[in-house]
Amino acid sequence: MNKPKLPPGQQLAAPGKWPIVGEREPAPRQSDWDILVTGLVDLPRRWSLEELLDLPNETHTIDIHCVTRWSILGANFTGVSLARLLAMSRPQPDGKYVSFVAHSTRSHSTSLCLADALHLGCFIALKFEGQPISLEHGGPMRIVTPGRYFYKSLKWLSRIEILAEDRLGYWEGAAGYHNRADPWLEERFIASGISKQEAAKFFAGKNISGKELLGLDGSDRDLRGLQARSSILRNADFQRAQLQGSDFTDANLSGSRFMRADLRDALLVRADLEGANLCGADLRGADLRGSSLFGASFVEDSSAGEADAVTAIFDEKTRIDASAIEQPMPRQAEFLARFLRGPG
Ligand SMILES: Nc1nc2c(c(=O)[nH]1)N[C@H]1C(S)=C(S)[C@@H](COP(=O)(O)O)O[C@H]1N2
Ligand SMILES: [Mo]
Repeated sequence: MNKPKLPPGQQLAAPGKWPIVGEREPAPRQSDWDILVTGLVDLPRRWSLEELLDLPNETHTIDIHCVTRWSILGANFTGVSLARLLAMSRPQPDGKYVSFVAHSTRSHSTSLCLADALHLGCFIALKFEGQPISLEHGGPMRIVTPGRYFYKSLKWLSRIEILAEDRLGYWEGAAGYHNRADPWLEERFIASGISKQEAAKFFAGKNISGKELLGLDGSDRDLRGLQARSSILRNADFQRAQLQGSDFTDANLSGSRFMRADLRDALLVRADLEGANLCGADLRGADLRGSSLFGASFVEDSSAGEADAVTAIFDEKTRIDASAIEQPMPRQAEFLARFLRGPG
């Protein structure tokens, strides 16, 4: 059987559109670009951009799958394979992990099990569709890791470090993103460390403002009037929850699930709703102004056809910025546009 082209929960980006995710520019630099291969290797060495361009470069056609749910199929990247570079630095037998570090103000990094990185055909990309990679997309040199969510594809590569123990990357550590990141297994986030009982305690006072509770499970609960301002609730589960009049102003709700939740009159002002699922959510009277809606879903992808699709419910009091419809994937944007144009 042929594999479907899109992993579960992914949608195609609009044709010709390549969103920018995470950092938008490298740290300022005076000298020319180069990378350092270091750590548990016999022969650490530096490679200038020119030297990398002089090595055998190969073109790979890969599918980009961002954890915020957009995908681009068949992108052509050209560059030098990690295997080739490492062969010239001779990794030591106890080197089991590879950490990629970026030339960026937060020293952004990501890591892979070395065997996986080689097996997947990880490479240092220098060109996209035959042209130098633009700066905002990680040029002049970025990592591309085929077969993993795109957060394993580091922009502005500056160091390749071979390690005996894993060193969690930026998104994996700070945001609870899954450390393996296989899109076909939907390894988006690590499992929550918060049990149902613990969750009940957090919800008892109806106030979780400012708290960081990754993967919190609030499904099927009566949470009317919940105060959750500026809370960090990535990957939370609020399916079918009663959240009427709740306040999620400035909250981070990326990847959270609100399917069939009652969000009437809820405040989602400036909330981060990237990759959130709001299919079937009741958003009558809800305020979503200033929220980030990249990869957010309001209408289910259904094979049954448009009429039966489960959709978010809006009314004339629902507030969504007109500019926000640029953000979700085409099918979602169309649905939002229909609402924003009003009944007609
Ligand atoms: N240095 C750096 N690399 C990074 C990131 C980042 O914030 N900084 N974000 C990652 C994430 S989450 C994604 S989806 C891709 C986005 O690449 P793009 O902006 O070229 O689409 O870069 C990855 N590499
Ligand atoms: Mo991402």
